[in-house]
Amino acid sequence: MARYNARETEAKWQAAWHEARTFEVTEDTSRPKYYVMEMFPYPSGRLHIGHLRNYTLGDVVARFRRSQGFNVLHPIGWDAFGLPAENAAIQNKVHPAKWTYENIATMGSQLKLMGLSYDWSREIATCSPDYYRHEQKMFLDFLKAGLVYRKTSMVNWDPVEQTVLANEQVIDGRGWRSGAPVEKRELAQWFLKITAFADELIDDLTQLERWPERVRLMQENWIGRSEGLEFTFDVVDAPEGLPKTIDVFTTRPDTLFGAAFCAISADHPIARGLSATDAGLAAFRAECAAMGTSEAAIEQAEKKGYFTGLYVNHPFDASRKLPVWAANFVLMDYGTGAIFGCPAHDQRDLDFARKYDLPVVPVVVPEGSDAASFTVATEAYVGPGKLANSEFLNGLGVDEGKRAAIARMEEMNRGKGTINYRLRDWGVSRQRYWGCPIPVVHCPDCGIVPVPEDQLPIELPDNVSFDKPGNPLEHHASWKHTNCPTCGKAATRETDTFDTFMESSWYFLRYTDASNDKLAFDKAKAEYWMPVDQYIGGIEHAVLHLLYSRFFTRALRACGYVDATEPFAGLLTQGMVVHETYKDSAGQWLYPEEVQHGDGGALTKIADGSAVTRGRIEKMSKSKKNVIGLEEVVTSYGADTARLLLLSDSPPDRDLEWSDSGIEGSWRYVNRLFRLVTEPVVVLPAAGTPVPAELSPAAAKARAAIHRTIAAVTQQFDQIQCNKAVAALRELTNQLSELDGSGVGEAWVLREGAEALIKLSAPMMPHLADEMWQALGNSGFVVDVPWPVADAALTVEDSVTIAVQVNGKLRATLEMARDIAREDAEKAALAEPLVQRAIGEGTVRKVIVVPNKIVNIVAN
Ligand code: ANZ
Ligand code: ZN
Repeated sequence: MARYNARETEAKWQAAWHEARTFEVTEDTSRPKYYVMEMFPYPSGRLHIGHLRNYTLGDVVARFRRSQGFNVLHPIGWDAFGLPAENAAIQNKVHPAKWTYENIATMGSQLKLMGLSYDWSREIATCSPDYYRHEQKMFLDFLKAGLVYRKTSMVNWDPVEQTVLANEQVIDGRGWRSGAPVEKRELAQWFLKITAFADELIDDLTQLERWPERVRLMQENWIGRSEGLEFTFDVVDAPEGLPKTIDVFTTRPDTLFGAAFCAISADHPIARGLSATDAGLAAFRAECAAMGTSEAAIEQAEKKGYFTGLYVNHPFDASRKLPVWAANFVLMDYGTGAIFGCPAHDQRDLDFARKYDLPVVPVVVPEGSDAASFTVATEAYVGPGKLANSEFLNGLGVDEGKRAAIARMEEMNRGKGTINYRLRDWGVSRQRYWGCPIPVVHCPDCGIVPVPEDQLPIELPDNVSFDKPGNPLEHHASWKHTNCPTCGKAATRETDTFDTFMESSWYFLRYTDASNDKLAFDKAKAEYWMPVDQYIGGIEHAVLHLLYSRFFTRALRACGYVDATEPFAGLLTQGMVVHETYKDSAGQWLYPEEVQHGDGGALTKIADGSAVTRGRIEKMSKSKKNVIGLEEVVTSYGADTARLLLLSDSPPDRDLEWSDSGIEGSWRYVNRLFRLVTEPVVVLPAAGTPVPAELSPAAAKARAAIHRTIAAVTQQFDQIQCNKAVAALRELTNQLSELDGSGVGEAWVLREGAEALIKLSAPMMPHLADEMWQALGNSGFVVDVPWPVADAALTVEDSVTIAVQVNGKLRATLEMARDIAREDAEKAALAEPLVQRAIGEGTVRKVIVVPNKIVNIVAN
C-alpha cells in the first residue's frame, strides 16, 4: 500500500501554484467578485498551529468561491506597528524594524507552508512608508473635513507602557496589554470624530445580516445611544464664584417627582470649587481619583457620596429642595457629569439613598398594584406601570410620561430632549516610536501647521535609542527639529505617533490596489472589490477594530475616497484552538513534546521520568506551553492533514481541541482517501466517459450518495460549516469503499465518486486534491475546475423511514421505497415479525397508510 508522501507532494504543488501565479488576481467585470480576508497577523515571532485556524477557514472560502466561478481576492499582510517591537528593542537591543521584518519573513514562510491561496503580490506591511504615507494623507484630509481635532483632555495613562490608552484599551481599569492600573493625566491629543457617525454606526448594524448577532449587540452597546432629557437645576444661594446652575442628563424624565437628590461627579466644577474650602470633600475627591476609571470598576465599587451642603430647586415644584451630593458613580465625561437620583426606580440611586438615608418615593406603580400601598424596599422597580405621586404626570404610562415631562421642560425653557452616546471620540495620539508619525508641525508663531502633502511621507528616523523611558522621538537629536512649512521659522515636529488601530482601519482598502504609489488606492478598484464579502477573525476585535474600520470607511467616504459604507458584509468570529496543558512536579508548565503518554494514561516527563499532571484544556498559548509547532506537524503529516483537523469536529465559531489522536485520525483519512482514488478496486473508465445505461443497485445507491454529498457540502461551504463538510466527505468515502466494483456500472460510479471527492475536498486539502486529480489523468489545478453541481433527480432520498403502529402503539420502523404503493406498505408492515407479535391472536380490522410516514394497524 502506498503511503501518501505529503512533504514532497505539497512542496511540488506549492511550487506549481506559485509558478503559474494561480492566485494573483485583477479586476474582471465579466465575473462576479468575491473578497475574502482574514484579520492580518501581528508579526510577533512564530506561528503555532493554533494561529492557523482562521487562515485555513478563509482559504476554504477562497478556494470554494473561486471554483464556483467568482473572481476571488484573498490577500494577506502584516499589522506591523506596535509595542512588542519596541519592547523587544528595549530588552534585546534590536531595532524594531529589524525585529518586525525578520518576524514577517519567518511567519510568511510558515504561512506558505500551509498552501494558503493568497495573492502574495498584494502583501503589505503597515510599518512601511509606502503604506503609512497614505494614512498621513488621510489624516490631513480628515483634518480638512473637520473630522479631526486636538483637545486637552483627561486621558488614560498606562504607567508601564508610558502611553495613552483609548477607553477601549482599558479593561477593568487596567491597560489591555500591560495589565497595569491605569492613571488619569491631562494631555493635548489628536481625536478622530467617530461620534459624528454614532447614529449611522448604530443604525446600519441592521444591514449586517451576515454578522454574528452578538457582535452587533456589542457594538450597539458600545456606542450606547440613550434618548432622554437634559435640564437645568437652579442652585439655592449658590456660593460666590461657583456655577449657579447644574445641568443633568436623564433617560427617565418621567420619574422626576421621585427625585430625592442631585449628584455631581467628583470632577464637576462645583465639587472642584467647593473642595478648596472643604477638606472632607477634597479627601473624597482624592478617593474617587484613585478608583478605577472604567465603567466596570465604577459599577463594582461601593456607591459612596459626600454632601456638598448645597441644595437645588425641584424644577416642577419650587417648594421642594434637593440636596446636592458628590458621588463616586457619576462620571464627568458622560452626559453632563451630574444627575438627579430617583431611588425607587434606579438600583444605584436606591443603594445610595439607603446608605445616606434619603427618601424613597415610588412614582411608577406596576399594573395590579395600588399607588397608596406600593413600596420599594431593597430592589428598585424598573419595569412598566402608571405614574403616581407625580402631579401633572399622574396616570400616564412610562413612555407617555417621558414625553410629557420633556414637553413641559421645553415649554419652561429649562431643558430639552437629547440623545447621549457612550461612545467617545477616538484619541489617536500615542507617545511611541514604532508607529505612523502624525504629520503636523508645531510652530511658535503659526501654531499647529499640517505638513504639506508634497512633503509626505514623514518617515520615522532609523537611528533611535531606547535607553530612556518614554518616546524615543522626543529624545532624538535632530528628527523633531524642522522649519515651519508656513513661515519657515524653526519649529518642531509632532513626536506622537498614531494608535496602531489606525493602520488596521483601512488595510482592506489598500489590498484592493496594494502597489499604487500615488494614491492609497484607486477608487474604481476599491469599488470593484468592496465590500469584503467574508471577513474572518477573533471575537476580541468585536468592538475596537471592527468599529474603527466601519468609522474609517465612512470618514474616507466623506473625503471622496470611496462610495462604500460598510467594509465587511460578512463576518465570522472563529473559535480558539485548545490543547491539554501539562505541569511537572515543581508546578512548571511543560511543552507537549516534553511529556510521555504511558499506557493507562499515566504521564511522565521524558527528561527524567518524573510524574506529570494533566492540566485543563486551554487556548494554545506560549505562556502555558500547550502549543504545537506548525513545522513539526507539517513535516510529519503535511499541511493538508493539519488543515483537515483544524476544520473538523467543531463548528468554526466554537473552540476546537487539537490532540494527537485527532491528527492521527486526520492522517489516516488522508491516506484512505488517497488510496481509494489512486488504487481503485477496478480499472476506472477514462475521464469523460458517458453514464452507462444500466447501473447495478449498489452502483445506483452509491451514485445517489455522491450527488447528495455534492448538494450537502456545497451548502455547508456556503455557510462555512466545514466540520459538517468533513463529516459528509468521510461518509461518502466509506460508502464508496464498500463498492467492490464487480457490478454493472460500478467502475463508472467509482470514477464519478472519486472526482466528486477530489473537488469537494480541494478547498480543505488542496495539495492532496491536485495530486489525486493528476493521478486520475487530468491536468491543471482543481481550483480551476468548476465546482460540481448535484443532479437534482438523484439527490431525492429514495427511501423513507415509516413507523408502524398497532392500536396506536409504535411497534416497528421500516425502511421503504419513497412513494411506495399503499398495498405494498401495508404488506411490508404486516410481514414484520415485531408487528405480527403485537397483533398476536387478534384479527386485523383496519389498516390506515399515511404515505411516506406511518402505517396504522387496528387489530383485536
Ligand atoms: C434619573 C433616573 C431615574 C435615571 C431613574 C435612571 C433611572 P444611560 O442609559 O446609560 O444613558 N446618568 C446620567 N449621567 C450620568 C453620569 N455622568 N454618570 C453616571 N450616571 C449618569 O443612563 C442614563 C442614566 O444614567 C440617567 O438617567 C442618569 O440617571 C444616569 F429611575 O436620571 B437617570
Ligand atoms: Zn510658522
